[in-house]
Amino acid sequence: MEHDSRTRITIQIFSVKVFDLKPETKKTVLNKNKNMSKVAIIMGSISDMPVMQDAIDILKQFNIETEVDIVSAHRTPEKLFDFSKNAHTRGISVIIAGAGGAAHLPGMVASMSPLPIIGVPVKSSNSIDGWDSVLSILQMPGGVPVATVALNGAKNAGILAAQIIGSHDKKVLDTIIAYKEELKAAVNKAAEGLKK
Ligand code: RP5
Repeated sequence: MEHDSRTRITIQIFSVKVFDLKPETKKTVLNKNKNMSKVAIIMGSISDMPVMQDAIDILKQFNIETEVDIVSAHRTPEKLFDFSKNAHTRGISVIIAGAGGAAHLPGMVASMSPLPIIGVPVKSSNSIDGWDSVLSILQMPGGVPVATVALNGAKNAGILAAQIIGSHDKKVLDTIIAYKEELKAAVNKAAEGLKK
């Protein structure tokens, strides 16, 4: 009960502070909050980097802030716990997790984080044929989803992360719309080339 009333007082103070601001100051505060969306890109090993670089590159192209780290489910389990439990408190909106072989990283992050997790199966040195990575990430139990992209599909993981942010951020949404127009123009140009 005591906690509830303290929460109410804080909310009242907060609302007075925000809504008493001059219009231009208020706009700055709101815009600052709007730009806070960040994507975390993690991978099980530095050997995943050549694949995961595609996610970093496309998010950079979309002007979305990224945080990149190596978090191994098997070799650094304490870091995995710490990262998964705290990522949402640091302004991160979406997590992209790439791993190969017995790829437990995306699923374990999903088990502890409230954020959307996109899994990238990597065809790594310990993969038999890539199917091991795909199925380890894809076949999650009910209640703990991981949005799994294609084998080595880090670029699509980056685009999907941007689309999730774009669903509530107009600036990012417009970037995605422009990107799709570019894709269409490239296909049309190639088709025109065939007719010459
Ligand atoms: C996985 O094992 C990593 O994500 C990587 O794909 C694979 C091989 O790791 P290294 O032995 O190259 O470090 O956990």
